[in-house]
Amino acid sequence: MQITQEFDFFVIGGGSGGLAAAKQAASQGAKVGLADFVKPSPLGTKWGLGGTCVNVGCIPKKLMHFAALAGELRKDQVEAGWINTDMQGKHDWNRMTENVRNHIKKLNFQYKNQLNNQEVKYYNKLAELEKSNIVKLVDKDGGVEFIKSKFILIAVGGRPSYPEDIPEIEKKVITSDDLFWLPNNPGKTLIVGASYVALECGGFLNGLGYDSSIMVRSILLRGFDQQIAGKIEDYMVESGVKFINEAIPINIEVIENNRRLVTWKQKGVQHSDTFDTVLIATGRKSDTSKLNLERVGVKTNKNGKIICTIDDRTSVSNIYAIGDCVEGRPELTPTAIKCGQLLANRLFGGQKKMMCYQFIPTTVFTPLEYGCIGYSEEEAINKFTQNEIIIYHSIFKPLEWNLLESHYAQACMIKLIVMASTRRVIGLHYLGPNAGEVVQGYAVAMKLGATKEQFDATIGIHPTCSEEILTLTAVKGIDNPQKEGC
Ligand code: FAD
Ligand code: NA7
Repeated sequence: MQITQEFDFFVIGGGSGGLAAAKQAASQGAKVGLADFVKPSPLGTKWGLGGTCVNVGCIPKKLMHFAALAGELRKDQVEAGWINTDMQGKHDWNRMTENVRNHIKKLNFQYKNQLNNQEVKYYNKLAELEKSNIVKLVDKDGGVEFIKSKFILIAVGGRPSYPEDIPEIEKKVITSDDLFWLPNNPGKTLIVGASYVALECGGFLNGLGYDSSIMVRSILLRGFDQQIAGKIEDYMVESGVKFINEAIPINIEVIENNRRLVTWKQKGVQHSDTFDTVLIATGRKSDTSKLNLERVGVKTNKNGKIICTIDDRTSVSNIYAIGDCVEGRPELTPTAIKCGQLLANRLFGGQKKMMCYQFIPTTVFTPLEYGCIGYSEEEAINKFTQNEIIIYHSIFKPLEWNLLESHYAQACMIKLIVMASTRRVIGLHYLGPNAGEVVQGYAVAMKLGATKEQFDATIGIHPTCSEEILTLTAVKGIDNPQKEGC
């Protein structure tokens, strides 16, 4: 075996975490290489450098969510007095996806440039571990080379998983790996799954005007606050999304005109309908199966997620792992990035700082957005007791909605979960417009240990939705959450 290059740090995976770690290590003076290779989806969709977030995740998802909200704004414009708003206008899928694609391609190009500028050697090759310090790289034509590195970082992320019991399902459905790159609009779509990928995609497809049904096996948004999850469903139903609850698909057949005949079981009864597209959003599995982990001794759990210590070390001392492929880590871009940067600083910058996973904010970009930080009501009750926490709540109507008949008053909600003894705020939930922008700043306060009294003492900005978080007085179980007045 001939070694073509030697590195201090070699990164497998050019997504959120891998790119951040590689750039940071290079800025600390390390000699760095990075391999990124996109295995096409079963339908053949492929994309460029940047990983899931940039190509088939956060970025196209948020742009399409925005496109859907922009369409809904037309209704608002009419109610706000604009006369010539064309409500009959249909959505142009190709125009939207072309603009989304152009943006993504710009980002792919920028990432390549950044690696180049920082002297990170980029390999558009599929990597696997040959030995604990040797990586085998295979290009698209089968050409092989080997590199050696003192430290190796695995940041290979995950890919969509499919329900197992439907024959040849991968050829009959799409996943989020295909949706954002579809050449034609998806038409009438069945979305299978009920976590945030399913709800976000179902939400924006409906907003863009495509008939959307979401098939829910058990509950919506497992792991998130369930009262808010229920309100998200209410709002989506009000917006036109259909929910097929307590149901699982049992067969998918390709019929004439390339449509899909889907049969499902709901509470023991069999139903069927035809769709133009079936989008499977039933979870993701880490992309570790072809890395040869077992051979070099990197331990994984039964789902293929890599088991790491808190300092991101795998069971092999010079091999590290970060991001979606690691057991127990939040599957979020900013956590993968931060984790990669901190690791590079520890390995090459003489620093000691570890990643802190407490009070990580996140937002579900459903038609009415949901931002949260810290404990859900269920988690708080589970961890503490009902008596140890106080829940403040409010159902409110954004001021702007008073111009708009089409929005219903009970949709938006805020919940603060507070420790009764210390008054520390340990959970914040906001369901309303611009949730990501609203909750971000509160994460700073919560990381600093802010109490309910410190929230109360903070002056709000009037009139905004965010100020509602600072003026909560109604206690769940005692007071009515419905807010009155301005
Ligand atoms: P990835 O970004 O997945 O990168 C891994 C890279 O490694 C990929 O490019 C892959 O092709 C490559 N690779 C894999 N195997 C090999 C190999 N053997 N050799 C070479 N290269 C390889 N997060 C948020 O924070 N906000 C959101 O709004 C959000 N929305 C999302 C929406 C969707 C539809 C999805 C699917 C995800 C979303 N996420 C969101 C999650 C976010 O995209 C991931 O948490 C993040 O991309 C994880 O980064 P990573 O570095 O671990 O892996
Ligand atoms: P999640 O969060 O793992 O959720 C998977 C969803 O799919 C959940 O609602 C499951 O229902 C449902 N599911 C799983 N298997 C099936 C089958 N076989 N049939 C029907 N429904 C099923 O996955 P996501 O893709 O939404 O998100 C994964 C990560 O990607 C996320 O953390 C983001 O960071 C990006 P259940 O609740 O188990 O009954």
